[in-house]
Amino acid sequence: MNIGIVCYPTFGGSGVVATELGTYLAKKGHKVHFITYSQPVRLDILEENIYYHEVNVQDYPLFQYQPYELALSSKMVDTVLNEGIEILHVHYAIPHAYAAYMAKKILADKGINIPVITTLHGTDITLVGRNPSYKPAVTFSINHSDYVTSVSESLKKETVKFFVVGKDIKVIPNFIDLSLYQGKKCAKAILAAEGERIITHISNFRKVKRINDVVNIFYQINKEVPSKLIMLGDGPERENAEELAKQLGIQQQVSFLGKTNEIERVLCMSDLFLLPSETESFGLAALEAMAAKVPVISSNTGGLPEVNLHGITGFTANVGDIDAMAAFGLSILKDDEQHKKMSLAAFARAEEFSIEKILPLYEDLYKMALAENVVLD
Ligand code: GMT
Repeated sequence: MNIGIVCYPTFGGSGVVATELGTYLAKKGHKVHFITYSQPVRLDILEENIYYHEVNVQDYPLFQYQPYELALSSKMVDTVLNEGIEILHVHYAIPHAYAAYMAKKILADKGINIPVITTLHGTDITLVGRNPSYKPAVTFSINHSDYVTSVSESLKKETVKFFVVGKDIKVIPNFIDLSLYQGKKCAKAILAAEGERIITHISNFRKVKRINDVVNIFYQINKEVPSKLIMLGDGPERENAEELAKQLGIQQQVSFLGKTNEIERVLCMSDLFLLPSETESFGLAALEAMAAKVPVISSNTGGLPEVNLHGITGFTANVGDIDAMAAFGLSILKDDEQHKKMSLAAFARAEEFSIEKILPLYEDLYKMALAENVVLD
C-alpha cells in the first residue's frame, strides 16, 4: 500500500506512535509518506520506503496567525497527486482531521477519492477538542473521516460522551517494539551511586502531566529509600519542577536530562516509573517502562488502568493522591520479591501491546478502507 501519514513531528506520544507505525509499515514493504512541518524526531528518512514531505507555511504581514491547515491540505493534495498515495492516516484530530477533509474534497473535485483515517490520541478529545473554539470543527472532522480509531476504550468513551459522533470508533491501542528493550547493558552507575534506586519519569512536561506530583512523590520515597529521580523530556512545567526540587532540598537527587532518544537505555537502569497524570488517554510512556520491566505507579485516570494493572504491573491511585502513590512506590522498592514479580508482570503486560500484535490491526483497517473506498457525502 502507499500510505500518507500526517502527524506532529515532536516528542509527543501521537508523533511517536505515528512515526513508529510508519517505520514498521515501511519495513513490511508499504510505501509511507510523512507529511508534517518538520522531520519527525524519531524518523530515519534513509530507511527504505520512507519519504518525508515538509509543509511550508508562507508568512505574510497580514497574518497574525499563519494558515497552517491550508498549507497542510495543499501539501496533502500535492503529495497524493505526485506520489500516488492511496490512503491518508492522520494522527491527532486538531487540525489534521480538518485539513484532511479539505484535501479529500479538493481531490474529489479532481475525480480522486481517497479514504481518510483519523486516529484520536488524547487531548485532541479530552482537553483541547472540547474547547468551544474547536468543538464544532472537531466534531465535524471526526464525523467526516471515513474511519476513526482511538488509542483506548476510555478515549472512545470520552469521545462519544462529549461529542455528537455518528461514526463507529475502532479501538487500536498504542504499541511497543519489545526488541528495542532487549539486550541492553544497564550501566546504573552512570546515573546513581551504588545502592541507590533509580526512579524515572518521561513526558512533555505539560500541566496535564502533574510534574510537581512526580517530585513530591519522589521526595517521600527518597526519605526512606536512597534513590535518584531521572526526569526525561522537556516542556513548560520543567522550571517549576526544578524550583520545587530545590525548595525540598533534593536537587542533588533529581536530574533533568531533557529531550533524548536514549529512553530505552535510561529505562533499562530504572527501578520504578512514575506517571501521575491528570488525564492520559493511554500512557505510552508507561508502556515503554513496562517493556523495560519497570513497575509503574500511575494515576487511575483515562486509559491508564487499561495499561497499568493495579496490584499486578504496579499500582494506580487517584489523581493528586501523592501519599498513596509514594506508599505504593515504597512497598515495591522495599520488597525485592514484589519488585521482581511486578517487573515480570509489567513485561508480560507489555507483550500484549507488541507491534507484532497491533500493526496488523492498522493494516486490516487500511485494506478495508481501500476495499470500500467510501464516497464522500
Ligand atoms: O493528547 C496529547 O496530549 C498529545 C498526545 C501527544 O501527542 O503527546 O499524547 C496522547 O497520545 C499518546 C499516544 O497515543 C498517548 O499515549 C497519551 O496518553 C496521550 N496523552 C494524553 O492523553 C495526555
